[in-house]
Amino acid sequence: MTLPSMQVDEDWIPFNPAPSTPRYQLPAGAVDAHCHVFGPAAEFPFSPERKYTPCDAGKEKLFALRDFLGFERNVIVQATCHGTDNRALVDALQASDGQARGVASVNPGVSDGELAALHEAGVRGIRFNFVRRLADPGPEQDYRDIAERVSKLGWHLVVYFEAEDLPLRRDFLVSLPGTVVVDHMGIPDVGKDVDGPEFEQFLRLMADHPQFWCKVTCPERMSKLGPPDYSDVVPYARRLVEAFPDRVLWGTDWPHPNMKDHMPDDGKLVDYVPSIAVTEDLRRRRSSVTAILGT
Ligand code: 0GY
Repeated sequence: MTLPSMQVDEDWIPFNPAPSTPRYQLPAGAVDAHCHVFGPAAEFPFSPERKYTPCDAGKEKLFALRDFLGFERNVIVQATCHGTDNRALVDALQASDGQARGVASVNPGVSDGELAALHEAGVRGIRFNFVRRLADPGPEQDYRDIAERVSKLGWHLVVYFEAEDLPLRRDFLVSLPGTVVVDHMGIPDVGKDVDGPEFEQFLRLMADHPQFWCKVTCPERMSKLGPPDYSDVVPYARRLVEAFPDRVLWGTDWPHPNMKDHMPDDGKLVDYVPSIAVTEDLRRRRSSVTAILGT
């Protein structure tokens, strides 16, 4: 189904306009490694193939949030509502004064010239979205072709899938070239045991394949306790941070697409960092971010 007009979805919850000041002070050089820009739709229309129509959430708001929360840089990830039209992303990267890098989405037919222009703008990765409510997955060969081309540019891949789809995608994912970063811990069902077989599959993926990294993000998306208590997600994130301290990333996920029951307070999200990375050493490991962003 495609959405014909640019009217914001009726049940869309806008981002929090006045997040609280985090009590936890982020370390110097901290990167918000997962966030998005939406539009503004009047300037950068959403894709006709999109599955949702969000409210505008432009670069100025993102940069203001970065400064307010105490981040120095952003990794802006192309959202599915913009399809493979990366203009809003590129515009934000160019306006960031070197303080943002991007993860784009492209079609298999993308030209070398287009990839070079994206690189010039600050793109350093490509996202493959396998979440069915967000995107219609294409043939695996298409993803592989793109992955092989961008690995030659030194870019990484970002993949988004839900835990139940990992068994299906695993062989394919581990066969991709280069660094692969999994969004939101592969969306574990936190109603299940952190020591149970489902999360074990994800831990095994990370353990057996050192090219895999993950984002310990989005407690607000997975928590079954609900706002403002996302503590049921903490054991999952903490397990990953402690087992793979150099291969985890953290980000806000601003402006929090498709939150249906509440909108998180970004300041309170930052305050979860010390509970998932419990020592100063764990919180200050920045080698991973630098490695995937490159220069
Ligand atoms: C996220 C999560 C979501 C949306 C997208 O690209 C997207 O549209 O990523 C979601 O709805 O789970 O990564 O921010």
